[in-house]
Amino acid sequence: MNNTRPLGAGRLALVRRPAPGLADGLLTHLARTPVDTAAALRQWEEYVAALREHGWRTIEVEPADECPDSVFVEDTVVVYRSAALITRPGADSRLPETAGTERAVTRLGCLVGRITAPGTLDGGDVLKIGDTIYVGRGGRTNAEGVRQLRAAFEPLGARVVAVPVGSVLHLKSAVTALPDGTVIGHPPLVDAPGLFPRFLPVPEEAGAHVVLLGDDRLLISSAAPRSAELLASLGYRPVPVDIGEFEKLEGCVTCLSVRLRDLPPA
Ligand code: CIR
Repeated sequence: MNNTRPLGAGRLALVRRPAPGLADGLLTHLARTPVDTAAALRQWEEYVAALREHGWRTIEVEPADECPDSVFVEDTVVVYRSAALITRPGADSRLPETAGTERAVTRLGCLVGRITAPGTLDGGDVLKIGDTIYVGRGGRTNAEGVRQLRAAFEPLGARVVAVPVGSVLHLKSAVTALPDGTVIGHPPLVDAPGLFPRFLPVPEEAGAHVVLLGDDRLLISSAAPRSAELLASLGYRPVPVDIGEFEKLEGCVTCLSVRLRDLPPA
């Protein structure tokens, strides 16, 4: 493992342009409904624009056009502080996605290692709240993947907490966190809410996913108006985006980018 000095600065998000075969993306819990690839591209551009409008610099990871699910770039890397761990996705069709991500984080100088076989881990299973890293043990992330995540990040100061995931694809399909660390989730989909010190139920599945844009702004799916209203009533400013074409493939606002918040100045 090596950890060279990062070159970026401030808030940076990795994104990856949808593959032409997006409509053939994997489905685990949903029935297949047709995906409009042209609409998906527009939604992706609007998602990226929303990040930029709220002060994020975006870097496009090189496309992985042979992989239908490659737009869900979050699954290919986990970043803690300024250390990036390349994952080993739990679905075989997604394994080739990591090479381009590795090149991108190497250019940023923040690569620390890789999950190796027989470990599997998807970034969507990793929820960071300060120095606590919750990792979902479910269909995509196995026990060896959890062990390797611990071995990579606990020496850097993280506390890794494993959480069983059964009802959804990834841990972050069920829960994400507000800026104060409160975990939010849609109760029917959360297997072990008692593992989180503070848990706030939200009324919609899509309302369980927020990206912290900075200050009190939360990127949230436009499919979750009642959850957005709840969050607004708590003093947050929801920023809704339409990601409907990606939701048909079990994607959500978190998985369309990798946020790097802690890169020191160049
Ligand atoms: C998959 O099954 O891998 C994709 N269709 C969806 C991945 C969504 N990723 C995420 O929530 N982190």
